[in-house]
Amino acid sequence: MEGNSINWYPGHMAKARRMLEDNLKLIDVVIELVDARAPQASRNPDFDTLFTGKSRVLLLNKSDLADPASNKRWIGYYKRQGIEAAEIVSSAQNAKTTAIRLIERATADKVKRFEEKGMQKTVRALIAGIPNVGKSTLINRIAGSVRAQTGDKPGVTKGKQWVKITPHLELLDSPGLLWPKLGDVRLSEHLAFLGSINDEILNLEELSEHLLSTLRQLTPDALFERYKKLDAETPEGGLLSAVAKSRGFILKGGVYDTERAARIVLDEFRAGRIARVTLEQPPKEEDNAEAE
Ligand SMILES: Nc1nc2c(ncn2[C@@H]2O[C@H](COP(=O)(O)OP(=O)(O)OP(=O)(O)O)[C@@H](O)[C@H]2O)c(=O)[nH]1
Ligand SMILES: [Mg+2]
Repeated sequence: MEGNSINWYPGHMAKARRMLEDNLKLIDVVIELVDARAPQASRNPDFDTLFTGKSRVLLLNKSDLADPASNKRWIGYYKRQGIEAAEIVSSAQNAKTTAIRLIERATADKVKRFEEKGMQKTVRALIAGIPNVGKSTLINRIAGSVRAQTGDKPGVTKGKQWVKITPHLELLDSPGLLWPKLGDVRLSEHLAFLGSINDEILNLEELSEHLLSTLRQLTPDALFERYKKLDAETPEGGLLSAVAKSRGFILKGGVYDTERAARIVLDEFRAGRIARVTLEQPPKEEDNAEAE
């Protein structure tokens, strides 16, 4: 990625952040979705300050696209950090049960305090996270019908939207939020791989070449299986051409159509068609290291 020069924090996100601040007092619990393929990169660091004092739950979403052992490792890591977390597949049937159970657990004390005063609390949960992690999909799944718009690109949800689930449970859908300053380049690139940054501001061929290089390290067999002309000997910088060759994407004059290949690689990775793969592992924990 081209360092800090890209405009990855468009104006609508600043507006969305203000919307969240204005509605915060209504919120009983914040459900934060991260992408299980990049749990570190896809956690918005601003949320700690934005949601100070709020009850919070972390959901490792799209866990169907990530490596199952890595999902377990991340959940174990969060548990040890005292973070309430679970893996989920927003698009799957059982997402509703998992999400409701977590919301109920996180708000049980508050609901009980109301009951003691003879009142029934209406629980309001905010569904938050970076763009394209599956927030609106989860809301639709919990509602049992299409109430919020979804799509395979970032920035689908534009404004706030309350969705009433029962007379005593309401969910607030919110636009995907990034943070103003691009940090670690490797992590930002992971967000671009996932499709959480607008592709129009990215150099897709460079991005796709990097993605192929990353996948060759993490899951070579699946990659070579998918793109038959790509192997361990393909030189760095020539990976995208090898994909174009595999798919017969050849332009007039025998030039490889790397632009088309780049699109295909990104689409196939994002849809989980190359492999179940996790790009980041939990940080090493001090206590464990000492125990060894
Ligand atoms: N495989 C898989 N795909 C999912 C899952 N959850 C969501 N998706 C897909 O991911 C894409 C993004 O989903 P959305 O629900 O629109 O994401 P969002 O977080 O609301 O995105 P913005 O509104 O743009 O911030 C869609 O194509 C969904 O079908 C999941 O758990 N697994
Ligand atoms: Mg949305």
